[in-house]
Amino acid sequence: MVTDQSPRVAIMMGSRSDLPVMEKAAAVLAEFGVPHEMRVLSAHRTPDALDAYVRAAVGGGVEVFICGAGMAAHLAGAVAARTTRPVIGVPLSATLNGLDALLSTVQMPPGIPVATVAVDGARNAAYLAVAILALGDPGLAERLRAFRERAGAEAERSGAIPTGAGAGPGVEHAPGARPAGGSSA
Ligand code: C2R
Repeated sequence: MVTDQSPRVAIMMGSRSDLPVMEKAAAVLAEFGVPHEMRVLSAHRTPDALDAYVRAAVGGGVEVFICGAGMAAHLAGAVAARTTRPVIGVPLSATLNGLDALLSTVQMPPGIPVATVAVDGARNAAYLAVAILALGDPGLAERLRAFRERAGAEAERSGAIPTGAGAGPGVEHAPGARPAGGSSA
């Protein structure tokens, strides 16, 4: 039975060693009050358990899957093959700075997409999941809008870098800060 407390997002990862990155997705979802659950499951190591979990999760009301994996990262693709619900892939930098995982996650065949975020981009995966859920959830949409507004205001504040005596608000150039010979245009 699907209730208010049922997970709306499943955060999956190929190994327990992925947890330090993937728990950042959980932290963002918690901030937005989105019920979620985390599971270590692998397309390579535990294929049958992965299959059973995706079926059960869909039946239990999970609307978005976030899948993080490193190396030959087939987890997100394997989940996308089993559900029509949106799957967000997080390539992890376990080896080769994550380039192996990035390509394995993003290069899906047409028809079975995985929305891939940056290498180790677990937080953005959660923000994207929130944006997807917000389409049908006005309360969540409002929390997302307010978050963006706060983040924008904070970015503006931190962008005001004083460059010397008399520097006012905003970014100002100190005399001599321009490159020698540079034009005033
Ligand atoms: P270990 O640290 O357990 O050796 O795992 C994991 O996501 C992890 O980053 C090393 C890396 O193997 C990855 N792994 C996958 C999959 N299962 C595990 N890429 C999969 O199903 O795609």
